[in-house]
Amino acid sequence: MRYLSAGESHGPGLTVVIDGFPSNLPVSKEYIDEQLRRRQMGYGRGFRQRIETDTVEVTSGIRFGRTLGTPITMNVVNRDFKNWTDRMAVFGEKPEDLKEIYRPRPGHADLAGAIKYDHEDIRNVLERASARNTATIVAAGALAKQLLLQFGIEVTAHVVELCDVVAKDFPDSLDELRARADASEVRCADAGAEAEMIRRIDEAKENGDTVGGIFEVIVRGCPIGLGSYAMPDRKLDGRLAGALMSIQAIKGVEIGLGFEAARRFGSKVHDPIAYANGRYLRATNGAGGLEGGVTNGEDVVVRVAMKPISTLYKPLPSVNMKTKETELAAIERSDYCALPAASVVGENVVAWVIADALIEKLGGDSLEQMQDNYEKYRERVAKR
Ligand code: EPS
Repeated sequence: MRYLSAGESHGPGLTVVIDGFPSNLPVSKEYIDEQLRRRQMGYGRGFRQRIETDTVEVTSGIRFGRTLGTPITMNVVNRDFKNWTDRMAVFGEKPEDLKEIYRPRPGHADLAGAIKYDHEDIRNVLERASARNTATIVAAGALAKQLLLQFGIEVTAHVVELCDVVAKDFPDSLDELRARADASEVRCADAGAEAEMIRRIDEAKENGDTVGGIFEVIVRGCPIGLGSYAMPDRKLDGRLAGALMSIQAIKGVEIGLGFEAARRFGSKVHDPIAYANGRYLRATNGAGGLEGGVTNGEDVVVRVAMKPISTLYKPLPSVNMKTKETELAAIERSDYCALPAASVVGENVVAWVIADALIEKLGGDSLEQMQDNYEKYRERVAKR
């Protein structure tokens, strides 16, 4: 399964084309739109989210609410485009009075992108580098989530750190964790930490600054055996990390204990294996559900670090690429903190990667074939 996405942040819209998705899956537009709505939420977002109400228009691959097994095309209209028709016109002449951007923002794709693609106006870079494109990934992930639910696999993301504030008090039940995260403006299930996180975002806003943080994604219900140790590019941990690192502003991915494992003796890292009631069990999950790049039946647990957004309202020094004079970096409308939104993006990206691995494991071109194969596989697993 694969997808291609396209679209500029202030252009007419965004498009995603999905290839290799199985047929006959009942899918709902409301479910996809709900994922897009969740992506737009979060304390610390900028003005843009008040302009947009992201929804998908599906133009191929679905008929009477079921996937056809053909390429699925989803479009998200940029409502803001009507305010940018002169500056972002697809055809026609560049306006005489167009304000171009020459002062790259440290941390953004601006400088490297302008040099790589020979653009004078940095807008030609930032329009596509923008995190606005994450709407397409979320739409793709929303289909993947609906497939996973048919197999009892659920994906949940929540914020665990924001700047220097660390959440510690999490409910044991995954349903409660999800409910609390969904009810929180910063998608944090620890109410005490949540208040402090909101203060950090306010502080950033007051100072013309930005904040990032860490979110965790938990996948429950994965069968044993997704991914493979047989070839490096088939390892599920590598595929998850690669996909998550490709989200704008993501700088680190840990699986299970992650970096902490490097600081401990092996006996304090690995999860002893037990067998009870016809299945293998682990009392701990330091591996984060992945051993040798293969799911081991425990929850897949991934932690993802997001840097603070690079557009600062109190900008850092930069260089005017036209004059080579030292000047402050350009200011583009942006967010103070997009971590809660990034956690929703991460949730959907993980769903995509897990769904891809599930399709690969079970084969089959239709939902029914996947379900038959899953039953047979479960029977085999139960005999082991
Ligand atoms: C975003 C839309 C963008 C930004 C943000 C994410 O809208 P605008 O540029 O019109 O304000 O709010 O993008 C960035 C922070 C970035 O650096 O590109 C969105 O829809 O998620």
